[in-house]
Amino acid sequence: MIGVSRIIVALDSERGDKLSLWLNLVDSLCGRVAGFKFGLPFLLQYGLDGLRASRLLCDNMFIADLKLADIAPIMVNTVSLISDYIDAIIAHGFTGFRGGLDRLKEYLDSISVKLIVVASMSHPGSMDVIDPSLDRIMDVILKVNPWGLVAPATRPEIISMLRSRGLKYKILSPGIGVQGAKPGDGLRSGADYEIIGRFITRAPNPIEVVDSINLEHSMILEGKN
Ligand code: BMP
Repeated sequence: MIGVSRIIVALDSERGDKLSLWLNLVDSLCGRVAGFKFGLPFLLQYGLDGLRASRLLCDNMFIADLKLADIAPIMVNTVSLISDYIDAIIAHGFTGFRGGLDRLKEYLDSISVKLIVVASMSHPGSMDVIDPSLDRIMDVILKVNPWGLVAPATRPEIISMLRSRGLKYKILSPGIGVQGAKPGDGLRSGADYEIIGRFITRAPNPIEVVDSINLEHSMILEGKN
Protein backbone atom coordinates (compact mmCIF):
# COMPACT_ATOMS: atom_id res chain seq x y z
CA MET A 1 0.00 0.00 0.00
CA ILE A 2 1.57 3.33 -1.04
CA GLY A 3 1.02 6.19 1.40
CA VAL A 4 1.74 9.86 0.95
CA SER A 5 4.59 10.43 -1.49
CA ARG A 6 7.99 11.57 -0.20
CA ILE A 7 9.17 12.83 -3.58
CA ILE A 8 9.78 16.49 -4.33
CA VAL A 9 10.45 16.93 -8.02
CA ALA A 10 13.10 19.52 -8.90
CA LEU A 11 11.95 21.37 -11.99
CA ASP A 12 15.19 22.63 -13.50
CA SER A 13 14.49 23.72 -17.04
CA GLU A 14 17.23 23.95 -19.64
CA ARG A 15 17.69 26.79 -22.09
CA GLY A 16 15.31 26.31 -25.01
CA ASP A 17 12.83 24.07 -23.19
CA LYS A 18 9.22 25.00 -23.84
CA LEU A 19 7.13 25.86 -20.77
CA SER A 20 4.51 23.36 -21.95
CA LEU A 21 6.99 20.51 -21.34
CA TRP A 22 7.18 21.48 -17.65
CA LEU A 23 3.49 22.21 -17.28
CA ASN A 24 2.72 18.75 -18.66
CA LEU A 25 5.08 17.26 -16.08
CA VAL A 26 3.46 19.19 -13.22
CA ASP A 27 0.03 18.16 -14.44
CA SER A 28 0.86 14.48 -14.86
CA LEU A 29 2.87 14.10 -11.62
CA CYS A 30 0.74 16.29 -9.37
CA GLY A 31 -1.27 13.50 -7.74
CA ARG A 32 1.77 11.24 -7.43
CA VAL A 33 4.37 13.39 -5.64
CA ALA A 34 4.58 15.50 -2.48
CA GLY A 35 5.64 18.68 -4.20
CA PHE A 36 7.71 20.56 -6.75
CA LYS A 37 10.82 22.66 -6.36
CA PHE A 38 11.22 25.56 -8.76
CA GLY A 39 14.84 26.57 -9.27
CA LEU A 40 16.39 29.69 -10.74
CA PRO A 41 16.54 28.29 -14.31
CA PHE A 42 12.75 27.81 -14.32
CA LEU A 43 12.05 31.15 -12.67
CA LEU A 44 14.38 33.11 -14.96
CA GLN A 45 13.12 31.34 -18.07
CA TYR A 46 9.37 31.45 -17.44
CA GLY A 47 9.07 34.07 -14.70
CA LEU A 48 6.15 34.31 -12.30
CA ASP A 49 3.83 33.48 -15.22
CA GLY A 50 5.35 30.00 -15.34
CA LEU A 51 4.87 29.58 -11.62
CA ARG A 52 1.30 30.89 -11.78
CA ALA A 53 0.46 28.52 -14.64
CA SER A 54 1.90 25.60 -12.64
CA ARG A 55 -0.14 26.63 -9.59
CA LEU A 56 -3.33 26.54 -11.63
CA LEU A 57 -2.58 22.88 -12.43
CA CYS A 58 -1.51 21.63 -9.04
CA ASP A 59 -1.98 22.40 -5.39
CA ASN A 60 0.96 20.36 -4.04
CA MET A 61 3.73 21.91 -1.96
CA PHE A 62 5.56 24.43 -4.15
CA ILE A 63 9.08 25.35 -3.06
CA ALA A 64 10.96 28.32 -4.50
CA ASP A 65 14.63 27.36 -4.50
CA LEU A 66 16.24 30.80 -4.50
CA LYS A 67 18.96 29.72 -2.03
CA LEU A 68 18.70 33.13 -0.44
CA ALA A 69 21.90 34.44 1.16
CA ASP A 70 21.56 38.19 1.62
CA ILE A 71 20.77 40.84 4.21
CA ALA A 72 17.28 40.51 5.66
CA PRO A 73 15.53 43.40 3.86
CA ILE A 74 16.60 42.12 0.46
CA MET A 75 15.58 38.55 1.24
CA VAL A 76 12.21 39.77 2.55
CA ASN A 77 11.68 41.96 -0.49
CA THR A 78 12.61 39.08 -2.80
CA VAL A 79 10.20 36.67 -1.13
CA SER A 80 7.38 39.24 -1.19
CA LEU A 81 7.51 39.15 -5.01
CA ILE A 82 6.92 35.42 -5.21
CA SER A 83 5.06 34.51 -2.01
CA ASP A 84 1.59 34.37 -3.58
CA TYR A 85 2.51 31.25 -5.54
CA ILE A 86 4.59 29.21 -3.14
CA ASP A 87 4.38 27.30 0.13
CA ALA A 88 8.07 27.29 1.05
CA ILE A 89 11.34 29.01 0.26
CA ILE A 90 14.96 27.84 0.53
CA ALA A 91 17.67 29.99 2.13
CA HIS A 92 21.30 29.30 3.03
CA GLY A 93 22.15 28.58 6.66
CA PHE A 94 25.57 30.23 6.43
CA THR A 95 23.83 33.60 5.99
CA GLY A 96 23.57 33.69 9.78
CA PHE A 97 20.92 34.77 12.23
CA ARG A 98 21.13 38.45 13.13
CA GLY A 99 20.03 40.75 10.33
CA GLY A 100 19.67 37.72 8.09
CA LEU A 101 17.58 34.64 8.76
CA ASP A 102 16.00 36.10 11.93
CA ARG A 103 14.01 38.71 10.03
CA LEU A 104 13.38 36.47 7.06
CA LYS A 105 11.79 33.87 9.37
CA GLU A 106 9.66 36.51 11.09
CA TYR A 107 8.39 37.70 7.74
CA LEU A 108 7.72 34.18 6.45
CA ASP A 109 5.79 33.33 9.63
CA SER A 110 3.65 36.42 9.12
CA ILE A 111 2.64 35.29 5.63
CA SER A 112 2.49 31.54 6.43
CA VAL A 113 5.29 30.51 4.07
CA LYS A 114 7.64 27.77 5.28
CA LEU A 115 11.38 28.29 5.58
CA ILE A 116 13.79 25.58 4.47
CA VAL A 117 17.45 26.14 5.35
CA VAL A 118 20.42 24.53 3.61
CA ALA A 119 22.54 22.75 6.22
CA SER A 120 24.84 20.86 3.85
CA MET A 121 24.96 20.42 0.06
CA SER A 122 25.17 17.37 -2.17
CA HIS A 123 28.19 18.31 -4.31
CA PRO A 124 31.78 17.59 -3.18
CA GLY A 125 32.50 21.32 -2.85
CA SER A 126 30.22 21.38 0.19
CA MET A 127 33.15 19.82 2.03
CA ASP A 128 35.36 22.88 1.32
CA VAL A 129 33.55 25.44 3.45
CA ILE A 130 29.98 24.42 4.37
CA ASP A 131 30.55 21.03 6.01
CA PRO A 132 33.48 22.13 8.20
CA SER A 133 31.11 24.85 9.48
CA LEU A 134 28.15 22.51 9.95
CA ASP A 135 28.13 22.83 13.75
CA ARG A 136 27.96 26.61 13.46
CA ILE A 137 25.33 26.41 10.72
CA MET A 138 23.31 24.14 13.02
CA ASP A 139 23.58 26.73 15.80
CA VAL A 140 22.03 29.24 13.39
CA ILE A 141 19.35 26.75 12.39
CA LEU A 142 18.41 26.09 16.03
CA LYS A 143 17.90 29.82 16.54
CA VAL A 144 15.93 30.26 13.32
CA ASN A 145 13.69 27.24 13.91
CA PRO A 146 12.81 26.60 10.25
CA TRP A 147 10.26 24.11 8.96
CA GLY A 148 12.89 22.11 7.10
CA LEU A 149 16.53 21.50 6.31
CA VAL A 150 18.37 20.48 3.16
CA ALA A 151 20.97 17.74 3.71
CA PRO A 152 22.62 15.55 1.08
CA ALA A 153 21.64 12.01 0.11
CA THR A 154 25.15 11.79 -1.37
CA ARG A 155 26.60 11.94 2.17
CA PRO A 156 23.88 10.13 4.12
CA GLU A 157 25.96 10.14 7.32
CA ILE A 158 25.14 13.86 7.58
CA ILE A 159 21.40 13.12 7.41
CA SER A 160 21.78 10.39 10.06
CA MET A 161 23.77 12.74 12.28
CA LEU A 162 21.15 15.49 12.00
CA ARG A 163 18.35 13.00 12.63
CA SER A 164 20.14 11.54 15.64
CA ARG A 165 20.05 14.95 17.31
CA GLY A 166 16.30 14.50 17.68
CA LEU A 167 15.52 17.66 15.75
CA LYS A 168 11.92 18.12 14.70
CA TYR A 169 12.73 19.74 11.35
CA LYS A 170 11.80 18.03 8.12
CA ILE A 171 14.87 16.90 6.21
CA LEU A 172 14.83 17.23 2.42
CA SER A 173 17.60 15.33 0.67
CA PRO A 174 18.87 16.04 -2.87
CA GLY A 175 21.58 14.22 -4.81
CA ILE A 176 19.59 11.24 -6.05
CA GLY A 177 19.99 9.85 -9.56
CA VAL A 178 22.39 11.88 -11.68
CA GLN A 179 24.48 12.97 -8.65
CA GLY A 180 25.03 9.38 -7.58
CA ALA A 181 22.79 8.57 -4.62
CA LYS A 182 20.04 5.98 -5.16
CA PRO A 183 16.33 6.50 -4.62
CA GLY A 184 15.71 5.62 -0.98
CA ASP A 185 19.20 6.58 0.26
CA GLY A 186 17.86 9.78 1.81
CA LEU A 187 14.82 8.20 3.50
CA ARG A 188 16.85 5.25 4.77
CA SER A 189 19.16 7.70 6.58
CA GLY A 190 16.28 9.57 8.19
CA ALA A 191 15.22 12.17 5.62
CA ASP A 192 11.52 12.97 5.23
CA TYR A 193 11.65 13.82 1.53
CA GLU A 194 13.90 13.16 -1.43
CA ILE A 195 14.40 16.02 -3.87
CA ILE A 196 14.81 14.41 -7.28
CA GLY A 197 15.26 16.26 -10.55
CA ARG A 198 16.69 14.92 -13.79
CA PHE A 199 16.30 11.24 -12.86
CA ILE A 200 12.56 11.91 -13.12
CA THR A 201 12.20 14.93 -15.38
CA ARG A 202 14.51 13.66 -18.13
CA ALA A 203 13.28 10.05 -18.00
CA PRO A 204 11.39 8.73 -21.03
CA ASN A 205 8.48 7.92 -18.72
CA PRO A 206 8.54 10.15 -15.60
CA ILE A 207 5.28 8.67 -14.24
CA GLU A 208 6.75 5.16 -14.25
CA VAL A 209 9.89 6.37 -12.45
CA VAL A 210 7.85 8.24 -9.83
CA ASP A 211 5.61 5.21 -9.23
CA SER A 212 8.58 2.92 -8.74
CA ILE A 213 10.32 5.36 -6.34
CA ASN A 214 7.09 5.75 -4.36
CA LEU A 215 6.93 1.96 -4.06
CA GLU A 216 10.56 1.77 -2.90
CA HIS A 217 9.91 4.58 -0.39
CA SER A 218 6.83 2.91 1.04
CA MET A 219 8.80 -0.31 1.57
CA ILE A 220 11.52 1.64 3.38
CA LEU A 221 8.96 3.42 5.56
CA GLU A 222 7.29 0.12 6.38
CA GLY A 223 10.70 -1.29 7.35
CA LYS A 224 10.72 -3.85 4.54
CA ASN A 225 13.75 -2.53 2.71
P1 BMP B 1 19.07 16.49 -9.81
O1 BMP B 1 18.26 15.44 -9.07
O2 BMP B 1 18.67 16.65 -11.23
O3 BMP B 1 20.55 16.33 -9.60
O4 BMP B 1 18.65 17.90 -9.15
C1 BMP B 1 18.89 18.17 -7.82
C2 BMP B 1 18.16 19.41 -7.40
O5 BMP B 1 18.40 19.64 -6.02
C3 BMP B 1 18.56 20.66 -8.15
O6 BMP B 1 17.41 21.47 -8.28
C4 BMP B 1 19.54 21.36 -7.19
O7 BMP B 1 19.47 22.76 -7.27
C5 BMP B 1 19.02 20.91 -5.84
N1 BMP B 1 20.06 20.80 -4.81
C6 BMP B 1 21.12 19.93 -4.95
O8 BMP B 1 21.27 19.24 -5.97
N2 BMP B 1 22.03 19.86 -3.94
C7 BMP B 1 21.95 20.61 -2.80
O9 BMP B 1 22.77 20.47 -1.93
C8 BMP B 1 20.85 21.48 -2.66
C9 BMP B 1 19.91 21.56 -3.68
O10 BMP B 1 18.89 22.37 -3.55
